[in-house]
Amino acid sequence: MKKTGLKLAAMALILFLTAGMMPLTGEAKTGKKEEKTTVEALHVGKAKGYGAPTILDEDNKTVLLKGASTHGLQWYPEYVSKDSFQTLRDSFGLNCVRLAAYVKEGGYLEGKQADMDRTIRRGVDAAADLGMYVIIDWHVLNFNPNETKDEAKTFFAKYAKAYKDTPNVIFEICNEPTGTPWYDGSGNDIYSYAKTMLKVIRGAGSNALVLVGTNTWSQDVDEVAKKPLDDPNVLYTLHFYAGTHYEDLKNKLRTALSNGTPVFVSEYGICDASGNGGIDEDNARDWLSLLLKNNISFCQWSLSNKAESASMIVSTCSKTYGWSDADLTQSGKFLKSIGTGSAAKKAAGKESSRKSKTAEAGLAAAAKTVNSWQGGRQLEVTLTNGTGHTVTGWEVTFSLDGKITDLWNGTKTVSGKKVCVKNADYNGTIEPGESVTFGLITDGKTPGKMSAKEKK
Ligand code: IDC
Repeated sequence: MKKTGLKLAAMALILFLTAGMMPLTGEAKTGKKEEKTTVEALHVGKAKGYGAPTILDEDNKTVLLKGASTHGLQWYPEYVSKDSFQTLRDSFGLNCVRLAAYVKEGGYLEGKQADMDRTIRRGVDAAADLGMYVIIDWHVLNFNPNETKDEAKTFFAKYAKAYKDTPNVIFEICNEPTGTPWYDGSGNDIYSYAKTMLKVIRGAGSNALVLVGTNTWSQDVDEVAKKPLDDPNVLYTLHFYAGTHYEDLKNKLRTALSNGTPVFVSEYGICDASGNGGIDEDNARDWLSLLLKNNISFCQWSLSNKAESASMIVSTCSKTYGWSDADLTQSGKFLKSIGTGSAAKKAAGKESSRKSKTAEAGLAAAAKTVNSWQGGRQLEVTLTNGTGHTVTGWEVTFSLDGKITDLWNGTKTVSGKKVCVKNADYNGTIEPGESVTFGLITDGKTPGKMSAKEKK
């Protein structure tokens, strides 16, 4: 990110100028600097190329949060540490951690408040030191959140006040509400609950992103559009478990997006919804590609070694950080493969971008990989009109020694290894100096040099 880069450059300069006067504590030995990494404040807004509003940074560039969710903090607080989060950042390519503060089940309102408050603060401090985002999740599970509304108000008032100047913090006000609809006007629905929490959080001076659960264990994200909350920095959560949820739930997501509902997948598993059994990695990859192409941020359940298939760490491993691949379960390896795709490199400012220009048409096609994972690669192609006149139709050709599994904002014809993408009926016109984009997902292969042509 540009700003962070500048800040780092400025800090490096100061370090250089003062090096003669300062003892280089630790640095000389390790060659590493222990600096607090800053993050940008996030907001929700419209970005070019995406239908629904998404997460943006201070320069209005899209931000994708890729995270791990802890298991219940009352049971697995040992994974909330700077070492653990640093492993997630540096070895898994993640930039976010979700702290699951269970309300019941021996959690926050059942005797563990003091412990869990300490764990949450430790988690936020660690994330802030590492330049990661952190979600404070009021983990309502299997009940109507209005049941503990007063306690939730106290909780969010406290944390919103404490962290109003910490841009790393995101609030999730109810993990999975059940037993009440999104909105029925009764004052006992999810909408009313969320409105109250937003009043508390904004009232404490916090502009943080707020994630709002939806009915049926955060699946009915398609119902929000009937009565959205009046707050610019809200995203609505959808949770899926790949061994249980297939096309029906994906269609709910598609409906929500087409209605302009901003979505955050604050929890998903590659197994079934029980958290133990039924791993479907193909379906998980299919889900992830749907998220990536819509810039939907996500966290995977769970950062623990509990003997269940959702856990990232094998149950015989007691390390709380620095895990090798042998310490990871199938779920852990999956998340690592997603996180260390090129999106991670993009976040580190090392994204690879390949450009090719066609002089004849004066149309330039630039393709860049915006994400990749095992067996998948997402590319964004930008066509810029340098012809000096209005283009009313276009086509881009390239070779691909692989398969296209998805394509949007264009139509494709494939013959052998040759691919031709023509404009969709709504984006054929490009004014001089303007550009349009289309996107595609391949089976992991990189397309060859692209050339763009004007079509009349
Ligand atoms: C599960 C845990 C399991 C625990 C159970 C009840 O994996 O060890 O016994 O909760 O506390 C969710 C919930 C999440 C669940 C998870 C798997 O948000 O708390 O964790 N799941 O069942 N929604 C769908 C699945």
